[in-house]
Amino acid sequence: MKRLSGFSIWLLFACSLIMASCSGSGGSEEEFELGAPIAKQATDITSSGFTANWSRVYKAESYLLDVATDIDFTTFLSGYKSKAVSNLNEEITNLDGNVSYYYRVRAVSGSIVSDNSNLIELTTSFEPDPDQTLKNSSDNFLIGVALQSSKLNGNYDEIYKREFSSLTSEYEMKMNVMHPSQDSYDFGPADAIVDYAQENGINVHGHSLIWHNSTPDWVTNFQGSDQEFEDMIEGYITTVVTRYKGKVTSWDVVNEAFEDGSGNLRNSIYRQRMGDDYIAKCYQFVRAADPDVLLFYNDYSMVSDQTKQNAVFSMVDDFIARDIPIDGLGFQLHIQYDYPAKADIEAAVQKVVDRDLLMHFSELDIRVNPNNDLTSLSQDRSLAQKAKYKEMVEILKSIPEENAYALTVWGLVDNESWLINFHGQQDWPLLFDSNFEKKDAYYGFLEGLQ
Ligand code: 9MR
Repeated sequence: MKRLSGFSIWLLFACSLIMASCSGSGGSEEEFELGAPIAKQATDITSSGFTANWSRVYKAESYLLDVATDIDFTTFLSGYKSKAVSNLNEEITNLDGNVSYYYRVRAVSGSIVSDNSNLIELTTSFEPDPDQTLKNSSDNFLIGVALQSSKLNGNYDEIYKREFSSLTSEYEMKMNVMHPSQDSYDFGPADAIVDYAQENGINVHGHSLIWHNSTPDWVTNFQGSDQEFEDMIEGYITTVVTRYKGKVTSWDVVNEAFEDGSGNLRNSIYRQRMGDDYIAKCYQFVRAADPDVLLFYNDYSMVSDQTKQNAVFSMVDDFIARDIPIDGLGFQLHIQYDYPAKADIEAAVQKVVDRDLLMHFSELDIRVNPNNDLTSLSQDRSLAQKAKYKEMVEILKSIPEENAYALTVWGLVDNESWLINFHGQQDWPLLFDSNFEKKDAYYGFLEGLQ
């Protein structure tokens, strides 16, 4: 017998493989598996349309596209229930702005139809009516801004009156400004702000009666007994609250009383002189001076610092149990475009609703450059900031109306934000740019109100 060479063995093996593949199976076209397409993100999203996209499927001859206005695909867009499309995308037009749409797609080959793809959700963009403003788009809560008495004119004046229904003094209604020495009060700037609000039908949120950071030196160095100190604080609170009775709707009575991380009470001069219960005493002094004014406790990191959050809610629960007056909480919300997460903010807000208190988002600004990687505001970051502003508005809008007090932004134009000096780096945290032009952030805010 002739020995087969290595090449011949290989040839025999290859031939037998080919014969096996050509025989026996019958070669029926119908039996192959037709994969489902992968739906891709929509592109070219405008206020009246978008392009739906998906991946090619091997052997597909066409695709069936569903577009619906609900996630369960019960209400289809007219003409888009199993619409046959031969391309890998479809431009959909004549839609409404600021509406959510859902699409999915199946592949078709002959009589075979694949499973559904994943579903894609998108919202068409919002085309504001030029007459729409923040304040006239908000039914549930006040739209506030922090401002300064020296800037109640020109562009500031025009925007405050057009867009805002509430204001907070950024620093001129604090003790170091209003009560600069033991024998004197200076209500000049505070009066200017309150008068401006009155003339223009704008609400005033008072900020803030007691804050360790705005304590004048004469209070820190107060000569006198602890009882005299407490009487002095009661006198100050009574004087200020009485002066603005009927004009200031709400006060941050005590601001930032808890330490970061530990949740301990800060060892401020107020605590040292009046004891651990100094906060409750201050709320009682305000209530005695004005039975109608709303009393808020205001603090930062109320979402990110769980320990502080717990400490604040323990205080609130103790106040409720002891009948110490308190009407609401201010979450300052000096936040970032990517932090904190929506679910964590909602969970903290829910704790306010659970106690049937008023919720004030009291000092909102959204940093876009926390890592200092930008030298100008990029489009991506601007859109991320827009989305976060929209999210914040939607969170406040979603709670019961009787619990939503106001959403106040901490300043008007980017270049005047406190954050720039505080962090010593560039940022663009507010709704208007340095030319008083509306930013994407503004439109995110407006979209959130729709
Ligand atoms: O933005 C305010 C800045 O202009 C003042 O100089 C400073 C001191 O009065 O207070 C800033 O506002 C703070 C607010 O009153 C309380 N939460 C933190 C704010 C930023 O520091």
